[in-house]
Amino acid sequence: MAKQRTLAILKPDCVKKNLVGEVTRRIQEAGFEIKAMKMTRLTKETAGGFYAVHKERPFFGELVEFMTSGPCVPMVLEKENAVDDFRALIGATDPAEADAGTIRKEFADSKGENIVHGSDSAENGRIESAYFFTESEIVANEA
Ligand code: 3AN
Repeated sequence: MAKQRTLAILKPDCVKKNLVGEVTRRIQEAGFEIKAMKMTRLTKETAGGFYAVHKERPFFGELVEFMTSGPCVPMVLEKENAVDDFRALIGATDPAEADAGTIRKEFADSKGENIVHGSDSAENGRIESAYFFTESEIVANEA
């Protein structure tokens, strides 16, 4: 199977809880290669643009508020079956429903503050990676 990319964000609660190292370790241990990574604080415009599909949802304001409440760590990850494997590693959106051993089950407080984002399709993985990183900021694969 060909390598696939997904966009992960270690959210502001992950940074605040000093879990960047622990979550990154789990990501790498699960076989994901980090192709790009940075610490950044989103503006309301950047966060709102990223979550534009949820604009009409009742939690949109709260989501933007939370995502701009402190720095976060977007990263481009690569692996075979990266999108599905990453979502399996992080667990369900609601930590109460997440499987035992998943990142959200162990570290997340709620549906809103759920430690980490993962793209939901290969297409969105490409779009979301390009939202945070230029092509030259993503480490190229060996020829
Ligand atoms: P996921 O990130 O697991 O794909 P989505 O796409 O359903 O979940 O939701 C996008 C983001 O919106 C989630 N990461 C979560 O932080 C937030 N969210 C989803 N549902 C709720 C909710 N009921 N209340 C607050 N925030 C929510």
